[in-house]
Amino acid sequence: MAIKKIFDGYVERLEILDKDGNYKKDEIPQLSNEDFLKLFELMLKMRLLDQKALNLQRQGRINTYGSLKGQEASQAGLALNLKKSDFIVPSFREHGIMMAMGVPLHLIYALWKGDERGNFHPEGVNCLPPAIPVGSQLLHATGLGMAFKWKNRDEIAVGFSGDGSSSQGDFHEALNFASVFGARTLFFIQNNQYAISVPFSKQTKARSVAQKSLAYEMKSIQVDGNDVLAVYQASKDAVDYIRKGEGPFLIECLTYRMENHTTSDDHTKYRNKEEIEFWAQRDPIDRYRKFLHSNKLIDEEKEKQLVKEIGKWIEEEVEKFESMPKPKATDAVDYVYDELPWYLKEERVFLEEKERENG
Ligand SMILES: Cc1ncc(C[n+]2csc(CCOP(=O)(O)OP(=O)(O)O)c2C)c(N)n1
Repeated sequence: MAIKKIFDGYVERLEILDKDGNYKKDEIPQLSNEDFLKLFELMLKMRLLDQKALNLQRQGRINTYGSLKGQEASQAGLALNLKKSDFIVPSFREHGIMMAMGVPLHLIYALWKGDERGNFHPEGVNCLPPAIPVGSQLLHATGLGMAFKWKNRDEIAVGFSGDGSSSQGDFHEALNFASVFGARTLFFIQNNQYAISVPFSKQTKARSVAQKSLAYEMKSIQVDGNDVLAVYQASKDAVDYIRKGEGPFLIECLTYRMENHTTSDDHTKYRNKEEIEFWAQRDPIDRYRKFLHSNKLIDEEKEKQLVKEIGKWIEEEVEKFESMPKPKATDAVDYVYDELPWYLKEERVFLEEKERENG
């Protein structure tokens, strides 16, 4: 069985592909060849858009950036199970799923340049602005899921966070409310094992994030977050459960942040070479590529072609991002409140004057 009971049997863990891409045939999800490839394409897009963002930051073309490298399988495996009408409530490392749900890449880059217009998504793209206060977004996902339940809607809300958020009060309040009110909410926690430099073992005594839902009588599973097929299967089961109206669900993707926390961090100060190498051996894209090769679903030539097409798309999006008209200085205060408090009204007047002076 792909599902194991761990930690004295109180948490379930799902694994399908091992680190070398080996598997048991009857454990592979029933997907069309097109969908098997779609997962790969999504992961490659995430890896390449991420690399481009790191380069843009180094060239001073965006201000800062939080890499998602290593977490592609987690975000792609979920993406295939969501409908366009579902809502995603991201934190700051979710650009992969944001892109998969239709947020244009040039807006994602704009946001990392500190441009508020990066949050102006096209009509029909149901993505809330990424939350920077750790854990706060999970409460919004609970609220949306409660509304969907009360309005008898088919949609679900997905709240994203890292392991660090599970040590915040917001996380527990969000889970408690969601469970009490049967919210149509999926809590999708990517445990990348670090909250900046603080390892999971130093921020909680718990052995998993999945077990934290049990206190709220909420179903959960831990999944190998570097195995896209396992994440796909766990997400499918969780999404079906929530859509049927059975209540909220928590998925913990156990994964690894392969890069710095953001471009202002140096992870070699707190992680050793052995650990980094251990996780490099478990790269989610390499592992899935082995599976695709052994099933003759892709070859080197096809992958080269795909990388070329993705590269072209990224360059076009960078071009769109860099040809956006200059943002207004007043954007800095205009989107925080419906009605500006007096001190921001004063600041707004000042910003308008400066803008006039500078032309
Ligand atoms: C409420 C709050 N406290 C502290 C911070 C500073 N901070 C930014 S990211 C981060 C760590 C988050 O770790 P985790 O939830 O595991 O997400 P990850 O960055 O690993 O994806 C912290 C402490 C913040 N943004 N918000």
